[in-house]
Amino acid sequence: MDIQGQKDEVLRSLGLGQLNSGTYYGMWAETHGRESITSNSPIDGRETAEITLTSDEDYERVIAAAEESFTKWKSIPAPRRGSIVREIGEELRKNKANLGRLLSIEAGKTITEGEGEIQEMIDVADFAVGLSRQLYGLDIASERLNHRMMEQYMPLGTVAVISSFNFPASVWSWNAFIAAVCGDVVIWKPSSKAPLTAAAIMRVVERINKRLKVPEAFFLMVGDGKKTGNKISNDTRIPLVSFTGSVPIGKKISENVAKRLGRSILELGGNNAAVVTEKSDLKLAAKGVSFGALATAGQRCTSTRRLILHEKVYDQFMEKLKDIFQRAKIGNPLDSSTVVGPLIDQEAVAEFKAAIADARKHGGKVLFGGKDAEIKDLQGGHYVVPAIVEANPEMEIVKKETFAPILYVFKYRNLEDAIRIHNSVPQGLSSAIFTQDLREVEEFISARGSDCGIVNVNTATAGAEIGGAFGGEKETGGGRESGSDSWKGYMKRQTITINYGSDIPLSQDVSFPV
Ligand code: UN1
Repeated sequence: MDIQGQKDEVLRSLGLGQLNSGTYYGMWAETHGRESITSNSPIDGRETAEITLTSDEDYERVIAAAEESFTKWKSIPAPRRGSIVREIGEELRKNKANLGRLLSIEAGKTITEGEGEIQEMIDVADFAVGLSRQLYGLDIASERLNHRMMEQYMPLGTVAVISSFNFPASVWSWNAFIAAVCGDVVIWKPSSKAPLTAAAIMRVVERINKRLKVPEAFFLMVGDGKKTGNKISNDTRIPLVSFTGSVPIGKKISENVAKRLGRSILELGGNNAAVVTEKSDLKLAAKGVSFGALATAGQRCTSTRRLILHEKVYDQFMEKLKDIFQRAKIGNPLDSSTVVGPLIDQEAVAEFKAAIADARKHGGKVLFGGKDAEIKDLQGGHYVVPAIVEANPEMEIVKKETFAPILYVFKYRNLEDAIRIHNSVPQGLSSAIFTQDLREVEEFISARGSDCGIVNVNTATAGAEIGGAFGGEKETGGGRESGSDSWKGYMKRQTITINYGSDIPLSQDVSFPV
């Protein structure tokens, strides 16, 4: 069956027909009279869906519905909000295989990664349910007689989540489920490269809402990235914008939001490195590095893009790595034996090639791959052979995030050098060290070590669990999403002072002689 047919079958199994409307505000906007975009599967390059864009009138409808809903949603006790999220999580659990497959068809992820992404949503839902009973504030000792001070967290309002094509479902849930238990309502602007997955997920969410007859907490607008991104980021009715995507767009979004003194959570580019020391378990390290480099065909913000390898184990490690690259099957991601699926589009393929050409021009040596991959019967797909490129850490191209499977390799002599190379890029998302030496571990996680938001020891830069706070430093934007206390970013903090005495003693011993 062709990809189009497989998509139809998945939608049928999900109990959904053709999805065409890209706007949800408690109901689906009509498709009539709207512009639309097509979503093409990177597997064969052919169209899988046509989804209408949110018109200017629709945009106002969504905002109005979200504001109206917020007044109700925020009044529902947090644990009750949590139980609604739990039902959504259950529905996702039931539909994990089908949603995962749809995601694979639209974004080109391997089946296990497509399903893994839905699992990531389920995990966040579980986390959010527990969190809904743990939105703790503080009691603070007051210096004034008969006074009590405390801190409480309150819902913020309408949160916009602008997500990217590479994690078209779970990144939304990292934000949306947490924000929802916090009492916020969420408008989702998915990537225009993955609107079908978003529309399908919203249908699943809608099903739960309608069954439970609860106020809407989730809204959808599919829009042209630039125009809608501008509208959202300049809209004072949206106190928080969470953006996942490129550095240049992230800068623009955060500039717009800052101009109106709104809040933003940014999860921008990564240029993650793995340090493999002479004291590492080379077999384990080779697996960790290759997973980091090859998963999602190098299109994760957490992908391993740079390998910093100790000179003493250089040859031995490279042999192991090349062997894994050689064995990693490239092709149809719906085949369970495939390791490397397609890139999202031809533009990504062009960027992959341009980066390799640039590296070559500046003295880089391609040790493996770095070219188109021809896949029989899938001529229209966007397949490449992942590249390993021996490079120099000073080269311009290695400081850039190219969203494709290119692993630049550098040799180092001592750990201090390795860490210097590691930190010598503008981005600061994820990092890894492979070593069995406690001193090397501690050095890497010390203040002299990795400058990233995520630090891994003996495991890959990619594949973070939802329980930790996800995000990075420097050009990655400083945002934190998903686990730990990231929820605080979706709430406003109130410091409350209660005087239960019969006088007004003043703080700082100030007197008020009236
Ligand atoms: C992303 O690439 O935007 O850590 C998110 C990981 C996944 C999430 C990646 N859990 O690789």
